[in-house]
This record gives sequence, structure tokens and C-alpha cells, in this order.
Amino acid sequence: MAVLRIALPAFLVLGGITGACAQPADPAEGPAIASAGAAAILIDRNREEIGRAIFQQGPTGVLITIEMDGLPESAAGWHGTHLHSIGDCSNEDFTSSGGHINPDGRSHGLLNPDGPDNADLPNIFVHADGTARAQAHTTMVSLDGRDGVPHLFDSDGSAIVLHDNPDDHVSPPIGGAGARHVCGVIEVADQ
Ligand SMILES: [Cu+2]
Repeated sequence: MAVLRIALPAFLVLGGITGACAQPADPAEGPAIASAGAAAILIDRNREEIGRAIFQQGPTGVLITIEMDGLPESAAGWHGTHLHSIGDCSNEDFTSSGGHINPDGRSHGLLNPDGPDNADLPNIFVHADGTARAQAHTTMVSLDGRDGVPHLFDSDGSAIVLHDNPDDHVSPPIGGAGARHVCGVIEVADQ
């Protein structure tokens, strides 16, 4: 898998990895904590780079930090956001990223009594100036291949996708979120 060279903001760098004040990493902590993980360059349907997402494995799940700039004013509002099952944003409408990560065939939706599926994340709000900043945490995937949840770095990788519309967190298959607006292939981050 290609290694994505991306500069992590100072506030995101975990102690023990880089930084003059960092303590040495404790090997006993294992890779789940010591590795800050992964990143995705986010592109829109014009294939313009409009932001990035950083993925960090924590003790119970993956913390995702999203920063976007330069989206059109028409994109203002809430956008359904999911983890899709193939690390491929190459085609025009981003359907190359496959469906949701959902190996057990669960129902879609963070508020669905029969859900959520492993792809489900909270909506992200884009401001009228085309910017967004958000963090989300999911215990339903991993960056380290731990038991019981899908590995984002499986054989065909994974992608993060923001849809055109909000996700109602209940309706199958994607909460009415509509077409795919932004896509990013999740890659190992070189720090
Ligand atoms: Cu989706």
C-alpha cells in the first residue's frame, strides 16, 4: 500500500511519536496506541483537493479528524459521512469506493435499532464559506486489525465518503444521503 506523506498538525501528534517535548514511546503500549495511523486526501467530483481526514487508533476505536476548505457555497449544510469498503475514488461519481463497510450485513443507521453498520459516522456540517472542521470516533473499525471489527487496511483498502445530503441515521441503505460528494482513499500516514 502506498504511504501518504501528510503533515499532521502539532495538536494531533501523539506523545512519543514526534516533537521536542514528547516522551519516548513505551513499546508495551503496542501499535494500537503508538501509531497515529492514517490519512486521506479528500477530493470533490471535480477532482479538486478540498481537504483531508486524519485517522488515529485509540484504545477503544478510531478517532477521525476532518478539515475541508474551498467547497462551493452550494455545499453548505449537513452531509452524511461513511466509511466505504474499497480504497478507490477513481471514478466520476465515486461509486468505485464500493458500499459501506458492513461484513455482517447490519442495518444502516446510528439511530436504527438494528444498526449501525460498521461504516456509519455522524453527519458533518459544511459552512457557507466552504469550510468544515469535525471529529468523530468509531469503535466499529480498526487501524490495527484487532479482533471483532473490520480492518480499514484490508486487501482492497477503504475510503471515507461525504454524501450530498444529510444522513437521517435510520433509513436503509444510506439514510437518504444521496450521491457521493467527496471521497478520500485512506492510506498509511508517513509522519
Ligand atoms: Cu456512504
